[in-house]
Amino acid sequence: MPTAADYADKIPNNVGLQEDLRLQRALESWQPNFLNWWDSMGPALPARDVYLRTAVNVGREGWAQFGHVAMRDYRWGIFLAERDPGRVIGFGEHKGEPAWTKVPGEYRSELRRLLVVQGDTEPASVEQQRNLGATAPSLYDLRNLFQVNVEEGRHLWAMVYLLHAYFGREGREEADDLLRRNSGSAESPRILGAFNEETPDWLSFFMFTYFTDRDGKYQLGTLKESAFDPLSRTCEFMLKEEAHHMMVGTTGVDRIVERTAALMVEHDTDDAGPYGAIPLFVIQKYLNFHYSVSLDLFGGETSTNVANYYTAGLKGRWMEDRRADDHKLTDDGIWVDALVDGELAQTEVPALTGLNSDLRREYIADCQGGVSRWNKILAQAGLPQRLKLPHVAFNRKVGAFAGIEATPDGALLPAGEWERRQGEWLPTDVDKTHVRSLMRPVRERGKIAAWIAPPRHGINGRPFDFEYVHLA
Ligand code: BYC
Ligand code: FE
Ligand code: FE
Repeated sequence: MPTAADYADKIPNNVGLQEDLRLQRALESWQPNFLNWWDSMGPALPARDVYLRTAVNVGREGWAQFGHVAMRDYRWGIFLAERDPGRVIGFGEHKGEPAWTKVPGEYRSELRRLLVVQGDTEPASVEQQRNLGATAPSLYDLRNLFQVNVEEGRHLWAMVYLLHAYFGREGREEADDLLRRNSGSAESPRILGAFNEETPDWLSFFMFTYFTDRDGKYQLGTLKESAFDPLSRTCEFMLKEEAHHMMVGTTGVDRIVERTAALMVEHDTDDAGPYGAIPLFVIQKYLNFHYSVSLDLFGGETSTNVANYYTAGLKGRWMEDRRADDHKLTDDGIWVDALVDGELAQTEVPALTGLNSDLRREYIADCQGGVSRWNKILAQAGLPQRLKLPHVAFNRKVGAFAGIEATPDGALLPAGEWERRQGEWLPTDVDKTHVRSLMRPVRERGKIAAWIAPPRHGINGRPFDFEYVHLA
């Protein structure tokens, strides 16, 4: 099997596509549909070319190539991490057996479902971010937006490859449907809640890449453990790209907090809004929103789906091989968040049904890292204010707290009071209008909008004032 992509191919790949003509033809007939979708639902701002990283290989060094390319000519390739022929299944009832190179018939529909849910999020995020190019605060940020967009497009390709290669006609139909559903559509919305929300401004974009792409990191981490080896290898490679999406979110919020803090100090005020920044309390509300909808992406605190996925070997735990237990969990328990006698509390359940909570716990700890980092920026500016993650029961639509309302501090609220007070904690129309009023594009090299600080580093060793994008 060749490991380096052949760039003469229509579809760059390291999966030996040229040796499987049927599959190659199937994917080549999906490709124009993808490009139509990209033209109508992808980035709306015309750019001549963009300084992009393109995945060209899977090796430790030099897996990516940087250069100015027209986005439509981006080579969305299919790359799986190197195969380990000795790999064995690490958990569940098949633990210790050789990893699967094909899909066992008994798990076909569950595995297909997981691929479809994963695949659905990728183009959804591109759709959500479609109009952001029009208001980018700098060419550097514009480039990062487009980089994230093309890579989410590649992640769609990754799932479509698996659907085409391993799931026959049904897989091909699912691949078509991935382009048919659209974010926010009334008739055929995207599958998961967060992917039907709007991303209308750059604060939302950075919160999305911080909190929602981070769900992607954790979900991909569990699928990387999968007994289905092609899925495992795909996810391993996707995670490399995902690191950049995390960086965009983390440093994007850093830079907004930095700018807001500077203006708060300069004008000795709690509200930097009148001075052209995003007020800290608005940043907190956006954080509350994106964090709570991202918690919903973990499914219920208890779930028989996830127990079945684990037992079957389809979906493991975060860092499965670092867990010091039997990796079967049939006799174990776990404490999960729950509503007990109408109170926010915890309850013990079988470890297998609590696996969504296990993953969510890892995710929350990681999210806390960003908040600490942003608070350090506030502290360094000499400000007493702090950001914080809201309680897990706040603003939930999925799981144990879907039926109740709670404040960010975790106090239960009667429905009427929630209706009256939610604007204290979630972005109101006034907040959103203010944020949007700041979103005016800055397209001169080396210049940046007034509501955000410049980045500390450019991309691939280039300076901030590099010409990252040539507009059409
Ligand atoms: N919205 O048993 P339950 C990414 C459904 S992000 C709507 O509690 P389960 C990315 C659920 O499907 C990573 N529906 O949950 C980020 C189920 O429906 P069915 C995406 C929801 O199944 C940024 C029912 O409710 N990847 O890559 O244990 C940019 C009962 O659910 C929601 C994955 O998610 C929701 N929020 O867990 C680009 C990995 N939550 O089956 C990309 C694959 C639950 O009864 N997916 N439901 O019809 C999974 O592993 C699981 O499906 C879930 C749900 C974790 C999503
Ligand atoms: Fe992705
Ligand atoms: Fe991502």
